[in-house]
Amino acid sequence: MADIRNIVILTGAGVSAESGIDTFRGGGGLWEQHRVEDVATPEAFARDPDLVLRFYDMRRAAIQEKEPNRAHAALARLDAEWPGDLLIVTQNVDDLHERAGARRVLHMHGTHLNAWCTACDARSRWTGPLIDRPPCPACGARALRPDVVWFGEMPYEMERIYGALRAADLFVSIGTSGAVYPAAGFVREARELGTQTLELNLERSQGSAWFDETRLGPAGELVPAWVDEMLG
Ligand code: BV8
Repeated sequence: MADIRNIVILTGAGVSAESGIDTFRGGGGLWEQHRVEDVATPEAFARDPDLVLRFYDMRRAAIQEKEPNRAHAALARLDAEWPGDLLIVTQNVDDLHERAGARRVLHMHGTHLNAWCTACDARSRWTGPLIDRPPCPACGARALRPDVVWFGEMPYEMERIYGALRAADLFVSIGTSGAVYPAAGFVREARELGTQTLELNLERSQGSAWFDETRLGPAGELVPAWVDEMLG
């Protein structure tokens, strides 16, 4: 690990599981309760906006009851003390990384705590429901949607992510099944760039074969131990 200066960390639902936030594919996961194509696509929103808005109102309310866990806290410590470049690229739409104190965080799939106005394109901090079609704080139009990236939509800040991957010496993936692209493809890009790759996950992911090393177990145990190693 000596020659590691720049780190990119990809996180998924597994890093928030121990905070009591449902994962997507695990037993009883979100995608068992709802069909993706009914709640997480632009077509679904056009077809039945109430169903989609209720789905995100429920999740937006739920995450505000939850607290960051030991994995979030350890990554916040690494962010604060790591002298080199570091970027936490999260697929999660919760704010637990930031509530744990992490600052160098990029939400590639958006965030529950923003509303996006499809009339004026403004993004506004939002903690309440959207089902009653509240007016946009910027333009007053009743055209707000969740500020999340739905399937078929382009993830956020892809250029910044690829730039960080090109500069990275180490790529670490935590709590993700490697089922959703383009995030699931980052490990292959990292490998092709000669970057060291490490996976910390409860079980092997769809991309495990691409990692130099895989450590299996709960993030709340694996991540603090790994951060202790990095900060020596
Ligand atoms: C796009 C926001 C064009 C909304 C989300 C290539 C091949 C095949 C398909 C595609 C492809 N390229 C694009 C596609 C289509 C699609 C896709 O990937 N489909 C899949 C289903 C095959 N991708 C898209 O549509 C993307 N857009 O491609 O645009 C483009 C193309 C190229 C370049 C740029 C643009 C947009 C995808 C984003 C959709 N929005 N979220 C919301 O949250 O509602 S995706 C959502 O699902 C999450 O954000 C996350 O990305 C994914 C869930 O995955 P995980 O987070 O990994 O969660 P999961 O439950 O699956 O796994 C949890 C893991 O944690 C497990 O491994 C488990 O073992 C582990 N775990 C559990 N507990 C713990 C733990 N680990 C440690 N400790 C624990 N305690």
